[in-house]
Amino acid sequence: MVKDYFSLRMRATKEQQHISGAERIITAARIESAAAKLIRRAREHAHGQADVINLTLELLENEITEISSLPIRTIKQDDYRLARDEVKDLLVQLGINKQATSKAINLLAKGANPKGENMRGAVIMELTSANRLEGDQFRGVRASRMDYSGEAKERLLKLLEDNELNRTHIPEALALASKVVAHRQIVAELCWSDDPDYTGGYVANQELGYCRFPFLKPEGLGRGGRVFFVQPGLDLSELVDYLEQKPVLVTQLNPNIKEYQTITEVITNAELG
Ligand code: PML
Repeated sequence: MVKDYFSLRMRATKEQQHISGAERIITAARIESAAAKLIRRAREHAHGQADVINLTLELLENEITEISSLPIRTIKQDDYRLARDEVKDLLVQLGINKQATSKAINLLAKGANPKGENMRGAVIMELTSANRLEGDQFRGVRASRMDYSGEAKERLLKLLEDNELNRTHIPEALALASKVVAHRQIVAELCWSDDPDYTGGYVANQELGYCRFPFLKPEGLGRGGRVFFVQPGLDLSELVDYLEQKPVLVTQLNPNIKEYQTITEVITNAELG
């Protein structure tokens, strides 16, 4: 019998400010326990206890695409300014125009919405012209409906623990990045956390993997977000539908996890996959 899958999404606010969000793809048997965990997470968030928690539970009508996670590469640069230079080099190597790389970094540093605040979703940037394509520059495009199978998640948590890596931010960021760059017209994603207590970020690319930088912004700063770099001439509505609606489950864990000093080392060592 084919099982039904559900998308369960949580969003929590405190005094109308977003403090926590998470999502799961689960079978009917796990709905109650997953909902309880998400509520606990919103109520015990480091940024305060939520006063409004929205839970959305939805039967998935679309077929679920199964993918593998990207390999994890940590670039050990602890000066965020030099790390941003590494990010620029990496993006240029991936074929992204220099102007687009600087524009993307400036947007995330200053707040990418027209008021200079964080966006809930991502900027979609055309990689040659540096034009922004997202229809709503306040909201952006939110990648959604992605998760791990139970087994892949368990293996990932063990891998992160064995490598002394963060187990709260990385799993969700890795699932999202793996979904995003699985789209053939997204060449790379740039992200750094908008959580003031977390300085990490990454560039993801299908060939190079999830290239993470533990320091991409100064401590205590709440500006961050995501930019998806796309090929010119793409079908924007198909892309947005993929990112927001198509369910993707990471069922295969790529166990390749390594540390590097520079991004050049990642590129030249690229015994990829
Ligand atoms: C976020 O969810 O706040 C973004 C997390 C980025 C994780 C970067 C890392 O790999 O440490």
